[in-house]
Amino acid sequence: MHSENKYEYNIFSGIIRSRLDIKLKLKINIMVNFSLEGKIALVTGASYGIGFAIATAFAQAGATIVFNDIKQELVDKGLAAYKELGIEAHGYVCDVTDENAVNAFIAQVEKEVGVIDILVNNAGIIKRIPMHEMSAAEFRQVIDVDLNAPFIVSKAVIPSMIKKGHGKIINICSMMSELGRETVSAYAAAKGGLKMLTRNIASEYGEYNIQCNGIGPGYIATPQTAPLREPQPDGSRHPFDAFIVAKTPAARWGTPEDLMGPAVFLASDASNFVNGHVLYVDGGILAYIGKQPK
Ligand code: NAP
Ligand code: GCO
Repeated sequence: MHSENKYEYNIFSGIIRSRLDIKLKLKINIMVNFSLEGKIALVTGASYGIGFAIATAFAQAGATIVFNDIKQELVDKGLAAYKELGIEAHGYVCDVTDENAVNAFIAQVEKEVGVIDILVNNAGIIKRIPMHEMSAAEFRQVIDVDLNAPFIVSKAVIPSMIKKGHGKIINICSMMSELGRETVSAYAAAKGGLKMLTRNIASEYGEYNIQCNGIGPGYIATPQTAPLREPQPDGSRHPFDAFIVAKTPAARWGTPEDLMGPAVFLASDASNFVNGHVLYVDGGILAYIGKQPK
């Protein structure tokens, strides 16, 4: 801490004008900034995988958890998994692509749990099909879940966030928000679009104290990526698995737990002046040119 006459500078709380102020402000522990105590968080598609890890982190930081999934059996499975961790989550069936269903769901949550402070648009699908073999219907389906749905759900929560005077929206983006690869044209188009929707929500609603940021996970070991990690019939590593480990400076796949800290940061007051970013949690993939030839 730098001290000069009556002015002192505290890296956590900015310039403080008097020693009395300092005494008061220092009582505010920096960790309080990361607390989600008293907040209500909705994480879509959070029965398992990345959404489950993020919702669990939010609960550990003090938030009340609401999640949805597309099927009752998934919701039941999710509820049981949260309960095992001592978390009393609120689970609902809702297809995030259905605007009427989403509006009814959000109204029900507001009535039964309260106004949503934090929304994570996590529900997503991927179809790995070469573009020239993909039907327009298949392409649309991916765009519908991965891009249209975050628009629909965000739109449904924003009016109450405006009334409440704050809100956090986190969109789960992807490496494919920046990079292309064979067979994932629809997914890349959707996740690239989601990055721009993130920036636009930040631009349009920042003045209402709503922060909208993205998380761009690298390659994370979940059921979604299981086919890319399946061992070959001879027991050797899947070539894509080996490719990703070589592409990642951290030299491993990520885990859903790797996303917990970044998500809590973006959901908490610690990030109140962070708006319109995508935080890539990728073990360094986007920074790396690739292994040099020996
Ligand atoms: P996941 O294991 O497939 O989980 C996604 C969840 O969303 C599933 O529970 C899924 O239900 C649900 N869902 C799908 N369509 C829905 C709909 N219309 N309405 C409501 N829920 C729906 O995926 P994940 O790997 O945890 O990924 C979560 C998010 O992170 C996705 O947006 C994904 O694109 C993104 N992401 C993943 C990775 C990765 O490497 N795994 C990397 C970057 C970004 P069903 O099981 O019934 O489909
Ligand atoms: C794929 C993968 C990816 C990841 C992730 C990367 O087939 O390339 O499924 O798209 O899931 O989104 O960030």
